[in-house]
Amino acid sequence: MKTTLAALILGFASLPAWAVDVTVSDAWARATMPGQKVSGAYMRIVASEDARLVSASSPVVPRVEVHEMKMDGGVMRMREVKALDLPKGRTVALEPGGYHIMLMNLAKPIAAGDRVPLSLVIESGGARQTVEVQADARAPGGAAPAQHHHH
Ligand SMILES: [Cu+2]
Repeated sequence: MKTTLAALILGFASLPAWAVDVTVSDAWARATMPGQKVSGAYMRIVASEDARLVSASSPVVPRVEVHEMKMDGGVMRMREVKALDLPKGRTVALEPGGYHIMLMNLAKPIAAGDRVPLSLVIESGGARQTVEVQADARAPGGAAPAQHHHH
């Protein structure tokens, strides 16, 4: 059992040479008000091959989901997406009012200036890799924050 587990971890760590190149820029997270349990993280992602963002996690956030927000009958709604397509060479923007990384069940507020570590799981050609991202926390109110209507 131990051997199998070690082999699995090793296999995961040594990515094949053809692993997709993923570039993440402008990663930021919305700082929260006291008592606020949810927030969002945003960024730009470019993959060198067709890929998909299949999940995200963070050591400091109990629950992280990939969400999509869009207008539905005049109301902004959001839902979890199972996979976010990252077409080869195209910049995919996660931004307020669109796709975002939902940070949920926050145990403590995110203060402006904090760095929120995120692990993005990217799948391409059947292989998965983890991309580590540091999102800079910014105070809300700079750009008009999109309303989050929770279901
Ligand atoms: Cu959301």
